[in-house]
Amino acid sequence: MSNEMKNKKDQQLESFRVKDEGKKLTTNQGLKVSEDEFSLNAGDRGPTLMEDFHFREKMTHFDHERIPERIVHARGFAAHGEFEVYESAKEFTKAKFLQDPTVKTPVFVRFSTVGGSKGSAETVRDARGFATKFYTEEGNYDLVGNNIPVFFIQDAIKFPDLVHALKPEPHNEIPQAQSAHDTFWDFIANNQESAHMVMWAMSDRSIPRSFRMMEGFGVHTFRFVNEEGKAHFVKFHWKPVLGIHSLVWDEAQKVAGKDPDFHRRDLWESIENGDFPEYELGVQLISEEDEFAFDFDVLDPTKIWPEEDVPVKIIGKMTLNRNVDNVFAETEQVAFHPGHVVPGIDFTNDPLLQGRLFSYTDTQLIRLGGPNFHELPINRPVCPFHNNQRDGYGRQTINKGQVSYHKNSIAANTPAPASEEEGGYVHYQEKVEGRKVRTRSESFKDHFSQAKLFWNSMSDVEKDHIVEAFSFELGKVQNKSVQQQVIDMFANVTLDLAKPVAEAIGASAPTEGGSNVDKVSPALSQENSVKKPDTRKVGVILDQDFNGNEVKTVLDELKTQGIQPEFVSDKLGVKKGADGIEFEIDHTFLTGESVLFDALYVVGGKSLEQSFKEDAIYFIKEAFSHFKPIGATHGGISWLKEVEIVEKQGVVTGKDMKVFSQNFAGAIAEHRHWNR
Ligand code: HDD
Repeated sequence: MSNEMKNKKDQQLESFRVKDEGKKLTTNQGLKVSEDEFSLNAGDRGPTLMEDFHFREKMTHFDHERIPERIVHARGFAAHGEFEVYESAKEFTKAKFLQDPTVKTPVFVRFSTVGGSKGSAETVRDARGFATKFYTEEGNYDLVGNNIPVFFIQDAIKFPDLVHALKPEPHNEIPQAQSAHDTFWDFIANNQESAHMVMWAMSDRSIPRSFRMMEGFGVHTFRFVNEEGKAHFVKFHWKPVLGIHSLVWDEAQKVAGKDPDFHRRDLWESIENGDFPEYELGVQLISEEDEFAFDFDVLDPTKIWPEEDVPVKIIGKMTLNRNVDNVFAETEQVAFHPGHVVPGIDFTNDPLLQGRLFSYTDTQLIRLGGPNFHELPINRPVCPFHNNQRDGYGRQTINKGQVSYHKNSIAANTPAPASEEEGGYVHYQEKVEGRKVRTRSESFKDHFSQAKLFWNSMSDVEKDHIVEAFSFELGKVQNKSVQQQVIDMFANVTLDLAKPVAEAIGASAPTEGGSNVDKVSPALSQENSVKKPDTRKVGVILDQDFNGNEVKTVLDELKTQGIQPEFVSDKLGVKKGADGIEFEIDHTFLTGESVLFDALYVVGGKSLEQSFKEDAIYFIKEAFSHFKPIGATHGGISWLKEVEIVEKQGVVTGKDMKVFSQNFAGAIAEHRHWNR
């Protein structure tokens, strides 16, 4: 791509990119190195000499290559992209990047799990981070959200406690990347404001199929301020164009072993294939006058604004279209902060947000080693930046001149503050009054109504999954009292949940309780999400002597619908049809696994090997047990018959290849088929 075609951030990064291929090896001082396999020794059997500057430099750099991982969200993966607004949001905010539909703002998005270490598996049960850096003309704006719209706690002062309880227990550092242990659930039972988020965490939302198929939320209530100074409360939403889809729990656990990099691989490959992930940006707006018009406090981060009451207005779209060049330089060194705002976007008194405004810079100081992390290529704004800050570890810029203070006369009092008209950030002049107290408003104390709203809004299958998730998590808890406390806590939500979980874990089942909220918010159920076949992976199981032409017809048809077939067989290499048509095999039964596909297409063949059939049937049975679409033609149909899974929901067979392909693509779009 020519430099003019690149967006502003990409152009800026270009000046930092280095290509080492084809070059001579040098030290960091630029000295060409003549030998890189033997250190400088006193004699060919003697000791290494201190004088060996090449050895010392290479080793010292290596010894210092690790930086502290993020205390939370350590395991993450990121991509570049662009954001465009559909029409000006001028009525509500003066933020420049939300005004002009012809402007494309470069973005960098990092997705993450929360609890696990940097090397942990990606399909664990957890919230997912969804952090977006917009490189706007007015400075960087960071929307540092999650894929769950509420949070565990209401006040940031509890964050260290929450994270200590979630992380591996300190005495034995077990378990990794899991909430299914005593301290996490002990924290939950003793901090009941977490009830609503726990419902989400135990739902399918916390085992997403893909980063491309999950929503993102700013969680907090922020403020939009327009040119006239009028403010609205605002909540931000990212809506994935492919819809919201999840794995099933058994599958998620198996994928964690078979491919711990499942989500990053999926994102990386989609972008490499040109299947660019897209998310629409939505906003919910509440006028300042309506601050107290709802049965929740708009400042409470454990509450949603039901979409049916406060509609989500879609204002733009983000497209992720470029993978990083270097994960450490970009993904690891990117520094997000909810306090990175631009004029037109401001904060509220949400006590969780207020605490976050401190924590993020603080953490970058230890993680990135000093106050100059804004100079790292990935963190630099694309607009100019000037101030009187100087020095510190790793300073890059060479600020010229005598003056590094304000006010001054020598540099005509520059760099000078900008007026509001010139783009200077002016904080919203909210009136604040009160005594210094360590308390929380009564309006934050209803912890169960929205947890019940969430439950009411789930389909029967989603409810079953929540019961199973609680039963699994609490089943792993050793402490009987903690188990019982959690059961008693969730009896406040609904006995339909508390009772079956109590039975599953041998706790005493509550007989009374339950919130009387009967409201439903259909937007909360994934069953009502967009369903498309695009980018779904189908494992095509085939052996020798199949009807190549017919298989080709099916695959071509599936591909026109955006479906991606990959061949699975007993061996790598080429498999030949009876008509001479050949297919290159992508995976063997050993290297592939049914859990790595969205669907299976069983072609079969004429293998005389019993082991082939056994392996294929293992795949089929597992995919069936995970409610996945299964298609079969030719000999494949007889294998399905053998294991009695024909004429079941989402199992498609056929002799007319065109009709079969259409029906199978329809079944794939449905994602899962629960009624089996
Ligand atoms: Fe946080 C990282 C999202 C509450 C303190 N947080 C971090 C990341 C995301 C979130 C997505 C990873 C950013 C990246 O990819 O680099 N955090 C949230 C959301 C919250 C939230 C949606 C609730 C609404 N966080 C929260 C609180 C505190 C923190 C209450 C502390 C008071 N979060 C941090 C942190 C991290 C972080 C320790 C670790 C690494 C980093 O900041 O850069 O400062």
